[in-house]
Amino acid sequence: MKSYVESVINGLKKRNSEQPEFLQAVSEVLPSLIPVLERNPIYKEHKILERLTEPDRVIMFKVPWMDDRGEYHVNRGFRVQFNNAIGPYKGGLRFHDSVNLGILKFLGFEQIFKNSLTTLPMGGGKGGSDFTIRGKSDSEVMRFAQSFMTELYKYIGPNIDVPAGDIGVGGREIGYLYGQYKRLTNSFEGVLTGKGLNWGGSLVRPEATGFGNVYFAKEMLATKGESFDGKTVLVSGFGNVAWGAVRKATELGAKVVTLSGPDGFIYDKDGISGEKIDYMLYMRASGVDKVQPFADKFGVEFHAGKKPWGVKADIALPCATQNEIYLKDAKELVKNGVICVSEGANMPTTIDATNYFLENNILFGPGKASNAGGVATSGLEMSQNSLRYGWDAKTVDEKLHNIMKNIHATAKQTAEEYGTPGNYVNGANIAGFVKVANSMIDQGLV
Ligand code: NDP
Ligand code: 2IT
Repeated sequence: MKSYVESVINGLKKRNSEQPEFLQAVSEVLPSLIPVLERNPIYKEHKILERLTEPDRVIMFKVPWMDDRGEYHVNRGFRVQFNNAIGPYKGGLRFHDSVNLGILKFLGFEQIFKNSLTTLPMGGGKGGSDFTIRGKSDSEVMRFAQSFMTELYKYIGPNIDVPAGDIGVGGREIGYLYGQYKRLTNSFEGVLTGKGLNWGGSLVRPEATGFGNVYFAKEMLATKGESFDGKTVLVSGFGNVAWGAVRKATELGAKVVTLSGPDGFIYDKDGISGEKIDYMLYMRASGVDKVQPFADKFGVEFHAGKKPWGVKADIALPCATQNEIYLKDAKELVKNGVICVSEGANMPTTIDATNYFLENNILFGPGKASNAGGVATSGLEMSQNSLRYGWDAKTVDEKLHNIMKNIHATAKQTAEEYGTPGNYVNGANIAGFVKVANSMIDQGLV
């Protein structure tokens, strides 16, 4: 099976040579599936790997919009509908100047496995644009979002494809997108998640990814008789996911000492709590995209142009973006005594760095398992929309907590079943894969 996997990866490299992030994601997932492919030759017979690595469709479109000075702009919009074997396509929209097809294909591919792990009926997709919200006025963001949806609405629907937020897309952007969808279709329906509470959103969705990541890490720590209480934690990023993670880790008795942005990182030796956590929301909403203002406001250290991974701590929660922990960072973290790394972002750790953590018996939570709480709560938002009902915060949080516990248990058991105990990467990849692959076989050659 090793040669089958290698030949699929080589074929993908030939056809997608300009998509390094997508190739990185498949190169991480496919080799870890070898044990399950060996036990079940039917997957190879049905060419499941080839079928799973080619999106069902990619929609790419022009997004023309006008800025406040009357100047015209054109951005590129995308939706990658990767796989709908177990439910409607589901995944976020990313608005960031770095966005391209390869990045969205990596995110869409990861989303297939992540959504499968949640146990909810959601397929995998991702979309976005190379538009960045940094420095844009509210009305510019609105005009852009309206133009984006004017094309996208043709391809989505509550039983077809349900987008949500990701980097650069939060409650405000979802609002403008939803308003335009409603205007174009004259239909009030659960076509997006992350909606406002007054118009179909779910309680706890904003917190869900960060909370879920901490719940997952808590389960991993418990396997070693450890907990968050009294631990020092490094967080990267300062956006939606970082905010939820800081809140929950602090609530569980940990001290979070760093945040980071594209400009560098801040080190707060007293720990980020109370009004400092609220200030994160202000920083994100300001659209400035720098963390230095946090250091200026609270009189803590700012390290320009650096990542937080050299700071001594027990737990690391990377919550900014892909490829932010390289091998040298992993070595530094292990040397400094980190016992647990749980990915809030998608693919923040390179393959080398991941392997280094695993070789050193670090509790390592791969994003598709550890950050699945966001999309899981999106799934709960879809359920509430279908019921035309809203659950209270306690109910949603309990469901989220249970889902994260289940994902942890499934990844752990699957890793053991396939001979790599403690390897949550293998466990999550195999468990996510089996459900989708079996569904594809059940549904014939589609
Ligand atoms: P936000 O837009 O709320 O925040 C992302 C923040 O990280 C931005 O401030 C961004 O700044 C910053 N950032 C980007 N690149 C870097 C970098 N290299 N170093 C430090 N900071 C950086 O996005 P989210 O919090 O929603 O997303 C963060 C990560 O979590 C992403 O990987 C996303 O895919 C993942 N995720 C999000 C989920 C969700 O529900 N929102 C669910 C699961 C995963 P700038 O824009 O200037 O780069
Ligand atoms: O990466 C992710 O899982 C998300 N950005 C959330 C997707 C969703 O549909 O809620």
